[in-house]
Amino acid sequence: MRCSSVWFKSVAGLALLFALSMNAHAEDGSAAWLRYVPISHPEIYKDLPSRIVIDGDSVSDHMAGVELQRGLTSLLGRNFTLEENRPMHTVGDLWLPNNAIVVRSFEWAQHHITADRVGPPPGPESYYISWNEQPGRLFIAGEHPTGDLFAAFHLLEEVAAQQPIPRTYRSTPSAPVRWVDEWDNLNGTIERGYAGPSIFFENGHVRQVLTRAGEYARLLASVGINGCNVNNVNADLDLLTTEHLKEFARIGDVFRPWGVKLALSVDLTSPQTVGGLDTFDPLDPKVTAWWQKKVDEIYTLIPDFGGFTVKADSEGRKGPSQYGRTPADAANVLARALAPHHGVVLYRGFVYNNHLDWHDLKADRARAGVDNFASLDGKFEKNVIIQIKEGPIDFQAREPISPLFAALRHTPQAIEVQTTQEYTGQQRHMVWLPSMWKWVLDTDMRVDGRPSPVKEIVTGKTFNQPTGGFVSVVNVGMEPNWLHHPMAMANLYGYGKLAWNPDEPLEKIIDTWTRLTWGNDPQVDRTIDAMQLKSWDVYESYTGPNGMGTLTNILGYHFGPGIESAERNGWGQWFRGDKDGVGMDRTVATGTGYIGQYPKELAERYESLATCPDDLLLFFHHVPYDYKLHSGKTLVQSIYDSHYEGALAAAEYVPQWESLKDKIDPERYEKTHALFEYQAGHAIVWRDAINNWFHHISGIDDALGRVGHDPNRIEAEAMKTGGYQTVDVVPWETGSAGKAVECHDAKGCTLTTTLEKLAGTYDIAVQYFDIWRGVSTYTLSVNGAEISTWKSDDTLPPAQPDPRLDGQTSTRRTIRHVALKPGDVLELKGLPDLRLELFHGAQAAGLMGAQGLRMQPNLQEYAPVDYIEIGPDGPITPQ
Ligand code: GCW
Repeated sequence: MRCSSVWFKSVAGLALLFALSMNAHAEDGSAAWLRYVPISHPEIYKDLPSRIVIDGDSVSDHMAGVELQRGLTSLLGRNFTLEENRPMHTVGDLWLPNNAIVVRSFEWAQHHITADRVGPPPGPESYYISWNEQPGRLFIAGEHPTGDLFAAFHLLEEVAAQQPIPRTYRSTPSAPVRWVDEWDNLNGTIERGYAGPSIFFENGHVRQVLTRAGEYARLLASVGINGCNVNNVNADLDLLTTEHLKEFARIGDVFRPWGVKLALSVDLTSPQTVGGLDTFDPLDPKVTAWWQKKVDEIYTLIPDFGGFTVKADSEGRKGPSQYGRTPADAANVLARALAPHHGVVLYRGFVYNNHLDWHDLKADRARAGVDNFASLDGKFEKNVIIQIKEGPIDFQAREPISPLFAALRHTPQAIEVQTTQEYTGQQRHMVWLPSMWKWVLDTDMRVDGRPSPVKEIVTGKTFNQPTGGFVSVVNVGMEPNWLHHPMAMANLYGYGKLAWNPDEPLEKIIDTWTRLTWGNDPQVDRTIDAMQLKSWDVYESYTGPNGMGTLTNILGYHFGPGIESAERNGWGQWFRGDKDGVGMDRTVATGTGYIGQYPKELAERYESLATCPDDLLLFFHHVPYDYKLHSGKTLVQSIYDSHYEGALAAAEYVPQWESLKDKIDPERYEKTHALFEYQAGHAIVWRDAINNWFHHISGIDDALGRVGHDPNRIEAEAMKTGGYQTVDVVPWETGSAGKAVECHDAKGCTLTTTLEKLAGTYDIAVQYFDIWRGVSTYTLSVNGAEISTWKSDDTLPPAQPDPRLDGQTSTRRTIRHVALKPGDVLELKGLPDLRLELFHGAQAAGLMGAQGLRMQPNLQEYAPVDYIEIGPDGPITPQ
């Protein structure tokens, strides 16, 4: 699309106004890192010309121009003009205006700028920037129009972060596949999505209004992501009907300007479910023909369609095994249909049996990747990429690297990571995952004893593959800020940056994100950078220790602690904890043999207790609780210590954030503050659940006497109660002392206690349970004077309501700086969620209408309370 320069001149005048009004918008997070807030030192860029000239008639060139104009006008507070449709399309055209930001093709640059400065074309999406103050010319050239777009975003990022404009800068993405997956269903729900419903679908159809989808594509393009698979890998069975495909084409249309290709997840039974065939056997000619025709149909509607993602023979999805065929048989049929259109198949390596026999000490889910795919290496068509989760199980807080990366030498690969925090706090805990991904990408697999870090395998370098790359499951939603936690967008940003360049230093990635998202104030940047950089470590230290997996409730929502849910079932996430020891024996010598799937050097390192790293120990070995770690501590003491340290570090986020109060806009400040308060409380739920469980099973006391001794804690069931009833919490370790209280009285109930504290100032924490669908009211008073009242109306994960009192619903309210003295009476009043109900017997008594109605406790939430803890002022109720 090209627009006339007349149109642009008039629009240019409005641009400043638009940019300024944009900044007046509330900071709801929707702009993410593209806020374009005026920088404090625009004079740094005083030489930057205000005229933008675009040569190139593609829609991506147009967007590059518009974005530059919009961004620079807003960031620098002066008007930038945009001229398109300049008469300079031919390679021979020498015209290059001074005092302008000029966007032209790479090919042109090679002919007219000293060739050795520009260099050879580095790849289709690469770009080149050169800045020459003297004629006042900033020159941008992409090998392809999307390269222009990436260059424009790069330049804007440098300006927003107040970095100098580079004299010359070339950039090339590490691999062709840099995709995101969204697990959205046509009905508008999102599997493992934690920020509202789908931005793409509702009620079985593509949304009428796709503004958010377009805005999302812009965000993706701004960090170099070039593909987006919009639907759940557990794909709707009728996805490929013509009716739906026509609707998907509308999504393709809003992605296209940003160079983001649309992709779809498909179910292999589609030839039956959509095509009406009597089989989906990939080797049946009818099936092959059906896929070919369907793919051709897709390309008539979506000419730049990216390809298919396939989940098959996994977690209840049907697959080629039903006909005795292999993943290669299935993938190749799709690949051959896609090849003429340059589409790819991302076939997931996540194929495993979820009905394993847990009695069998040789059974091992971790083995499945290599067992199912290694023998197929080399049997896939060239446009099939095996999409491999970073670890052999499932996005845990820490897992070893999947050995499948080293086992496929003749097949392109893509690494799959999760931006949506399924097992890492579901965007209610701050966890900056690029720290984990970088650790994975840098891990050297030592294939054949030679350097072979994962990043070089997936980018095709190690085994000389023509394609491959990166996929991240993101699951943005309709909530304005996309992922719920304002800090969580750093994960999407960091993913894009690492996919573009896996060698980009973490410190640089987070610092740029922080500057773009929160501004250039040095204190703000230092504080947030430091919090994000340690956050994975902190989360890991108060959840699953030493490679055991996250220890969340794997049969529920994967959010709070639910330790034993992993044991004694077919899912194979066992850690085999009993009174004598813990850990999966995956050794070759005595265990499942999984370690033998790694290249020799790694296998030797993991097999031997002497060299196995502490943080992966229990993934590979079964050891007694008093086993001495390399750190010098016993295993169980290390578990206790790390959980206390981790919960304390999480609690410290609150005062760290408070130190920035005057430097952050109130809207995002408050939202983030509430989330840090929540995380601090929930980290204690995790800490106590895991420590108490290990204490119980091992029978070994904490050397520091903390576990099981909470001198500042008053159990709700031990307080004087007016109406509250004691109930069990299941599993027991997710409630203090395994018990809580509930109020079944519509008038409310009370808990009271007389304090014997020394006179002083204290923090009072009330640990209670917040069930999604109910809203109870709590009031805390001292000597009859109310000090706090609040409603339990948080929409915590899980996204589906969990009606139970457990590690997911347990939460905390902290009231700070309360003056107390001996003899003070503390009272907590709980009012359950109430609803208007026809009272029992009203009908029988013939009482209809108003007389028959009364307020009754909502069956969903009975103002439940676990305990009250009173400790000195400070970031955490101390032990
Ligand atoms: O981790 C599991 C998730 C499932 C998901 C599956 C997968 C889309 O709990 O929700 O299904 O992985 O990756 O296919």
